[in-house]
Formats: sequence, C-alpha cells, structure tokens
Amino acid sequence: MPADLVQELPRLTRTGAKPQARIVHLGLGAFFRAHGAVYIEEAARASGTEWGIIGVSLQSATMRDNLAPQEFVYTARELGPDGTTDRKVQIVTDILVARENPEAVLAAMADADIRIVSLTVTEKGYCHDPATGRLNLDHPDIRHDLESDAPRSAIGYLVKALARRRAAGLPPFTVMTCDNLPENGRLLRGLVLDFARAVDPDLAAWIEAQGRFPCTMVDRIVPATKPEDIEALAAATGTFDAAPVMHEPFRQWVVEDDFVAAYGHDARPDLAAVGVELVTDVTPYEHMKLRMLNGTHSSLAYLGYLAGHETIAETVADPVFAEFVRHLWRHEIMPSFEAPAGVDLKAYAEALFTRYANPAIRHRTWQIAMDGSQKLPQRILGTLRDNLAAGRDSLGLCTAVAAWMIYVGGTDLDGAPIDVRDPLAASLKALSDSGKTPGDKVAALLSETRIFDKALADAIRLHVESAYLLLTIDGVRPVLEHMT
Ligand code: CS2
Repeated sequence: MPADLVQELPRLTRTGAKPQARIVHLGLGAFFRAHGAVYIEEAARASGTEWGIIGVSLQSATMRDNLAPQEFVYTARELGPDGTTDRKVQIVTDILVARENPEAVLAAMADADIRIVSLTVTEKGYCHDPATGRLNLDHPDIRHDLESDAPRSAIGYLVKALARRRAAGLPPFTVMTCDNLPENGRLLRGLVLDFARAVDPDLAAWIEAQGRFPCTMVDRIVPATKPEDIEALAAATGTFDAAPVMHEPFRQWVVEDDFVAAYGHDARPDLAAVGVELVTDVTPYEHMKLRMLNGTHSSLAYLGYLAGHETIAETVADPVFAEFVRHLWRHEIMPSFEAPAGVDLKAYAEALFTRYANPAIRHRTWQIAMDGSQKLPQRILGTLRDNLAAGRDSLGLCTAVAAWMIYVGGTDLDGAPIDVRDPLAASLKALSDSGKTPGDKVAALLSETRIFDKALADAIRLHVESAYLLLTIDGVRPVLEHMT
C-alpha cells in the first residue's frame, strides 16, 4: 500500500485507561519499545499493578510527534521465520522532548510516584571514555550541564533530578540502564557519582548511600523500522501506526535484583512473573552476550559491509561468513570467558546463528556498524586482551578490527565512499588519512587512546596490519576463507 494511502487510514487508538506512570525512560527508541516496555507491560498485567512509562526523547521530537496522535500506543510486530504476530503496546503514557522542555523532564523524574528511571541512550549517551570507563568532563554536554540548570545529557538529568528528590525528602529512584555496556549499572553509578561530586559532595554521598543502579543484560534484535514495514503493517491491519517496532521472536532480560529499598515490594514490576531472570550477579551474562552476540554482530557488520552484504541475514547466508562466525565463537570467543552457571555455550552459539539467519529480520550491516568507537572495547577488545594473556590466537577478531579501520577510513574496497556514523568519525578519518601506507594507517588508528590502551595496541599491531593489507589486496571473502 503506497505511503500516501497509508496515512489516510484510521489511526491506532488506545483501548482502556492510561496506567499510572511509575517509570521514566530516557531514550525511548525502537529497542526499549520492543523489549523492556513489552516485558513491563506483561509484568504489570500479570500482577494487576500499574507501571506506566513516561518516555523521554533527549534530542528529537519525531517519536513524540509520531505517537502523540495515537495516544502513545504502538504495535510491536514479531517477525518469525514463518510469519508475523502483532501486539498492541499501551504502557507508554506520554513522551517528553528534553530539548524543548528540560523542566518538564526534571519534574517528571522528581515526581513522588516515579520509582525507576530506565535508560537506553546508546553507548555514546554515557559521555564517558570507553577505554577507562570514567566520565569525560570535557564532553560538551557534560561541560554545559555542570554549569546549567537545563541539562542536555542523561547524566545531567539523573543528577539534577536526584538532587530534587533529596531536597524534597523523597527516596531516590532506581536507575536502571538497559544499554549494551559491560557492568552497565556499575559504570553508570560511577559516572553519576563523578558528576555529582563535581557539583555537590553531599549529594554525591547521598546517592552513594541510597542510590541503586542494577546491572542488566538485555537482548532482542530490533532493526530500525523501515517505511515498507509501516506500509505492510497498515495493509495487514487497515490501521495506520506511524511508529511500529519490528523484532525477532527471541528475548532475554537478566536484571540484578537491587532496587531502592525504601519502596519495598513496590520498587519494581514483578518481572520474574514474565520470565525476566533476577539474579545477584549479571556479569557472566553480560560477558556472554556482549562477546558472543555483539562481538560477532560488529565483526559481521564491518566485514559483511565491505563484502557488499546489506543485512546480517544475507551475510550469514554466505557460506564463507557462516564458517567465519562459527570459527570466531569456537576458537576465539568461547574460550575467553566463563559461561554463566547452567548455560551451554555451544547451544547458545547455534541459537545465535539461527537468529542471525532469520530472513524476516532485515538488520542492516550499516546500522550495526554505527558508533564503532563506542562499541569495539566491550565487544571485541576485551576478548582480544584475554586471548593475548592466555596465549590464544585471535586472527579473526584482528581481521574484524582491520575491517573497522578500513570502514572508518571512509572508502570501501571498491573505492566508493562510506557514510560513517560515529561520534569520533572526523578524528578517525583524520588518523586514517594521516598514514600513507596501511601500516601507518593502522598505527595511527591504534594510537587513539579513547579506544585502545597502549599495551593492547602494541600487542595486536602486527596482526591487524597484516589483516588490513590482506583485506585490501585479496578482498574479504578470500581472507576469511583462508582463515577457517
Ligand atoms: C547490535 C545490537 O546495533 C547493534 O550494534 O549489535 O543492537 C543488537 O542487535 C542487540 O544488542 C541485540 O540484543
């Protein structure tokens, strides 16, 4: 159905009353709407409690403008290999646009009814230095927020809203990050405390004592919604939804059960009732997911893109890549960490392969390739470091790093320009351009200390350099074929 006809159809509408809001979510993108929001809605329904979510868009007004005319209700469409299932998600009660009205966001976060502030602001939204995990006090948004009452960064919002709660004699909200970062709760706690110490040491002490920042591992593949997805949904349902989300059947959520104690049983939805794993230590699950899934996702994204593959499903349908990804799991990733108790990593890897191969999920290599400077450390470099320490070969991962270097150089192997999206894109391109030979380019990029520490850079330089050279001379497929 053509786009202009789709918009003539009746809009999706809410059935029943809006739930009472108890959560504010910063960064209401497709991922959280297809994952956390769905779990929370199910948990609220299972226990007969109200856990409405106020979404916040930090930058753009698009999500609010799309969803406001349909009362913030949207469709989550599950794309299985054999068909689709649609679900109407009604847990979002409002969307605030931070850029337009910072005061409304702070007031919502400081409201006594709010128990949790959750976040999916992507890796770069933490304004930290990925190599050290510390707050980047030179980040323009952080510098701005240290001086102003109208924040721009997620960290600024959290600290200022917590300050308001403390001043009002309220307990803090639980801060629940749902981004793909290692020990994400601990990392965020450190960043919030770094900021709070810079503005008010007493506030920092209060957050340190009373604040709670559970770690979480989140998993569901949610490619960006495309215009043709909106059209197909409208044709199937006869209703217009301006912002549906498309997701795979699989989902997993592991949450450290550490919420603000003052709220007792009301501190969180009954997540366990809907299959969320509440545990005391998320770290082994995070390691597994970041290394096994995200590490191979990024590897396939750079190498697949350079080999001319548009999506992950297309990439793993290429037998050379299928062998390569299994090689990465078996020889380079699985030996690098302890599996969580009771998890069979071989079965986990096979399940991942099936998920990648799902032809209904059109997840672009270009989309996953975004923000590599923020993703590489926890997805690939930690594994490389552990392999080096154990004297294990990491040729495949070094080849993935080399592919990333070619990618951020901005020109593909056929000489066509690449639309590189990364907060460090300009400086990465300049580093790449500063070298004349592949060896110089690799050395220049490895000197970027926001991504690589010196010991690791020195240890992998020769491998990455030879992989870079081989990729440019032989092309991606022959190199991978030779390796496996
Ligand atoms: C992907 C992730 O875009 C990316 O970088 O690797 O979003 C991935 O799809 C999710 O983490 C799956 O849970």
